[in-house]
Amino acid sequence: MAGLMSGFGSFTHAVVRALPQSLAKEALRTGSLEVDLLKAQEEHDKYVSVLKHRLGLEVVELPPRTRALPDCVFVEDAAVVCGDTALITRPGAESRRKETEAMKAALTELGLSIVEMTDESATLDGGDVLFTGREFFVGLSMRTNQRGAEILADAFKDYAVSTVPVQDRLHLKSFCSMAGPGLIAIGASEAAQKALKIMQQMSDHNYDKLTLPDDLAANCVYMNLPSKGDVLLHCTPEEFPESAKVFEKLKDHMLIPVSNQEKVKVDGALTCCSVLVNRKKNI
Ligand code: M3B
Repeated sequence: MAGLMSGFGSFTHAVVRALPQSLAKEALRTGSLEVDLLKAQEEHDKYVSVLKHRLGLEVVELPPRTRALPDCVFVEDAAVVCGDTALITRPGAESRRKETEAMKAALTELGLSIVEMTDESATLDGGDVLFTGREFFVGLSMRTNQRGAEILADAFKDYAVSTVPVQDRLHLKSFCSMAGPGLIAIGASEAAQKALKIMQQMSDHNYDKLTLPDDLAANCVYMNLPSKGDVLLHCTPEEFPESAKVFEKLKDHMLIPVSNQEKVKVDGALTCCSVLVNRKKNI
């Protein structure tokens, strides 16, 4: 596994997007708590600052296109990047389709080879895509369909792609993510555990798991950076005290709690707010 997984989590660049004012009132959402735009802004600034200053990634910030794209801060849904290939998605929500334009331009600029999901019967949100370092799992959800998963499989031919039904949740990564090489962070809910079982059955690899009492806390961001080693952006103790304790037990990771109290009200989580890219050479 070491060989296959080497390089997993290595990133040099992060694409993020400025938070639009329309987020508070117009972003798609499953809940109804009111978003404090200033706090959301502050929270997002801190997230970006961690990537840029604390971790030293090269951050590319896309303009917000203020009114038209209320969900655009959640860049993860617009592209899936693996190695030198970027798949520009066709987001499941019609109102989000144009988010891909600026993303495509930025990833082209970074020198990635671009594959576009043009098939009008396909939909896929990056939030439904879990890349483990060895294979992809794609959630079939309200936002992502079989055709979308097939196009992803075509784009990343080196890896196996399996689909997982996602029920009662927005995205696959609403309850899981990678917390390290071969380590799946997974929520404790019945829905999350069921999805994990399906992933385990479909894989010929034995993953380790990190179970978090709160499903949303299982959405964390893992990186492996040259001067830092294993890095994990995870929930704060204020938001999820029990889950934060689980993260705090990871002794080999550099742990960075990142607040997500406002963006969560419009169904955003930590992975949603960046597209991570590994470009070896400086461009
Ligand atoms: C969230 C989009 C919210 C739109 C991300 C992953 C799971 C809970 N209002 N998009 N990718 N979802 O997060």
